[in-house]
Amino acid sequence: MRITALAGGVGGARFLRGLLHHLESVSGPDAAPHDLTIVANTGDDITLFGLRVSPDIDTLLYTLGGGISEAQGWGRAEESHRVQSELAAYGAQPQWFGLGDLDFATHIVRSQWLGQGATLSEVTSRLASRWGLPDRGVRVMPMTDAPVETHVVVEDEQGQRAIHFQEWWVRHGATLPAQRFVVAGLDRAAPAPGVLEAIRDADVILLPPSNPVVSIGIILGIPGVRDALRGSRAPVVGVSPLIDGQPVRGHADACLAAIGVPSTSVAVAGLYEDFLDAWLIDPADAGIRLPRARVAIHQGPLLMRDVESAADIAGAALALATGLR
Ligand code: GDP
Ligand code: FO1
Ligand code: CA
Repeated sequence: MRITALAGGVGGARFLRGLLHHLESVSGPDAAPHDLTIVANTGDDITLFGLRVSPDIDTLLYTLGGGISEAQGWGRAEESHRVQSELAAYGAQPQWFGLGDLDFATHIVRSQWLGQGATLSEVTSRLASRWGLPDRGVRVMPMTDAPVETHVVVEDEQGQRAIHFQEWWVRHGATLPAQRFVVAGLDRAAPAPGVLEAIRDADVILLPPSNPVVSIGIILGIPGVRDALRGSRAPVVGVSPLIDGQPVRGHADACLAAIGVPSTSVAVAGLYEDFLDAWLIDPADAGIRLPRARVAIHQGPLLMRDVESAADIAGAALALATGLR
């Protein structure tokens, strides 16, 4: 079965790790082989110390490959910070973004390969090999090879200005009220090679519980992606990133507020209404109805406490999708 998923960082990665666990635990000699294509958000990408950092791609690779810091949800396990300390001693900026030594290696090699003329797709595929993903039937592709960066328009005593998404999210903890998001390069960004095909040729399309605005919303803004989802024969099933109207982690509520959408599971489903077939919500959000009933709402516990609970959620989403085929 060909599965395609659109994903951001931590929420997407934990769900997809669960999905792989589910697929690998049911697979035996008689099971149909699976292939999973992940289209990753790159709007979070940033250049720091001359190095290209792709947080959502790296979170996906480290989580699926077994190298993630479970405590943080991003960055490497068993990490040290000697390089960053030395950069601080030189007074190098910024210091508000924490890069560990092992993580630095990823950014160095990505930047080296990009500098040699490789595309971000090629770079990501080489990084994925290091994490053993091709052998498990997994492809990770950036949404685009073009440099796209999400910025946030904020206003404070310094006046109105746009700052990089990471500065808003990490440095300010999303506390500066966001007036809107401006995604530099998005309208001219071609989908990366294989992205539209992965949507068109999928048997099942999954939307993990990723941030609907700054992860999935950015991928949907790549010209052609939304049309491909609308036109695909594959059922599209999504999982709500909100439980009881609250993000499980991060600041999706602040992002939704900036685009004028209420922080509810049903409102998030409404953002995908033109292509979504089924939507999984937590029982804490039961009772909600979509204004137009094109999307089938299903309930199940959506807290990913560990790999097994994530596998149960992913298995439920997949069963819903296969039931719709
Ligand atoms: P990011 O790029 O690291 O912010 O990660 P994503 O965009 O992929 O996912 C972020 C979203 O995941 C947040 O809005 C969270 O509410 C959601 N999330 C995190 N953990 C869980 C969970 O256990 N269950 C559900 N349903 N959503 C979760
Ligand atoms: N998030 C933080 O809150 N603080 C950090 O210092 C930080 C560093 C970092 C380094 C590499 C990486 O891949 C991710 C990192 N993140 C950090 C997480 C990440 O930037 C954000 O959570 C996402 O981009 C938001 O989706
Ligand atoms: Ca992200």
